[in-house]
Amino acid sequence: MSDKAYAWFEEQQANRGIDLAAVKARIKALKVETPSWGYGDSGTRFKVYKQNGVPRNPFEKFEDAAQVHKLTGACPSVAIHIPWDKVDDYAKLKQHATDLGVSIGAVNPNLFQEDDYIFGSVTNSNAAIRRKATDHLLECVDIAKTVGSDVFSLWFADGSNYPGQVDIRARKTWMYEALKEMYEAMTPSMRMLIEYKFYEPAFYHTDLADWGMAFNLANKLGPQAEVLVDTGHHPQGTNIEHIVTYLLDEKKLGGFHFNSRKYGDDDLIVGSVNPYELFLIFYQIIDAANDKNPQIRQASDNIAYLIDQSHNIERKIPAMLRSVLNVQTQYAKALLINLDEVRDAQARQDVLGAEDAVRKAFEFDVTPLLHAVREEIGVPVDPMKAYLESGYDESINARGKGGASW
Ligand code: AOS
Ligand code: ZN
Ligand code: ZN
Ligand code: ZN
Repeated sequence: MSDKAYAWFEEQQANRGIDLAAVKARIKALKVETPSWGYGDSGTRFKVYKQNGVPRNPFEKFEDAAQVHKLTGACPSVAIHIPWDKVDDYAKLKQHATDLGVSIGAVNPNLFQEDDYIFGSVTNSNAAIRRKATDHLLECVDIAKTVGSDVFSLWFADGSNYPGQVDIRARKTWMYEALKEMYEAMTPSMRMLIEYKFYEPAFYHTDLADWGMAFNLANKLGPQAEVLVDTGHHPQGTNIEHIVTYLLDEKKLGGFHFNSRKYGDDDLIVGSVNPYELFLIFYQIIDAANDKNPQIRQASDNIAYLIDQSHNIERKIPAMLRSVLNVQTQYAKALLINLDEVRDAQARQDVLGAEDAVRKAFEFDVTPLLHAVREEIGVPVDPMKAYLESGYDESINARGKGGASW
């Protein structure tokens, strides 16, 4: 991108009252965590396709994730899923991450892959299975202590398929009891992010089906428990940015699992289907970051941005790069909203004026801005192109097929 294009962009934004130096500082500060499982093989209930070059173990997943950070400068941490990323020596995995210039981020307990959990994990009516599931949560707290992570993302597949199949109220208590035990094992710097999803794999009821249930549970547990919003986990038509705003105001928005959906929990590349929704989510977060109330500003700063995607048919690393670039693009656009203009229009009850103040920011081409940011932080202006030309994607083919999959 030429300096001329940037100079023109800067002038245009200055005329709208946008301070581009501040915008650039915020883009540089945005960190997006990538998931270890996004680098492995994945699929649908019909088929898991095996790709060439997929990491064969957690160590190789970190090598691939480090490429994404090296090229974007925006992805310094990697979420792990236990036992998918089980290793004998977690301190060694931590050291490996450090050597690669990244760190271990959110620890995700996995309670949906074992036959024992066919009728549920922490909400199973069998007390021995509930004990086993709760012990796994406690094991994850120990792992987090070893790897220096202070975030947990908790998602439970627990639910039922038929009316009358289970005692929904008893399960509500069991869920609380298990999380309470985990909560008490956490150190003061740790936080538990509680995820919800309205269906799948349970099709009649899911124990944590929506943000209200996650919010209620987080409130009962205490300040170290917050809600995690996975953008794919809502019925069609849900106003996700409203949920985000509500949780922000309650200081209970812990983080996101970013991905895109068209129908169900599709886990496609974030920003690929409805970029405007992502833009509007960021608008609310940025609005809160500029609130008069320091507690709301802090709540906005406190959000963990995590990607949760499955790349079933695409090459994994380019798919992750695309995701990060899409997030940066929508964040950059949302930073171009003149919040004073929106508030003035709101005060006048000028419906179209307010909508215009928000929407027109979306219509700018932020390519010159993002290129300038990347130049300043010393990463390639076009990370995707740089990756495809780097030879890394060919080099990993030596790993062969049959890498890690879920
Ligand atoms: C499942 O639908 C959730 O999004 C979870 O976050 C899950 O742990 C993750 O997608 C890996 O399967
Ligand atoms: Zn998720
Ligand atoms: Zn999802
Ligand atoms: Zn999901």
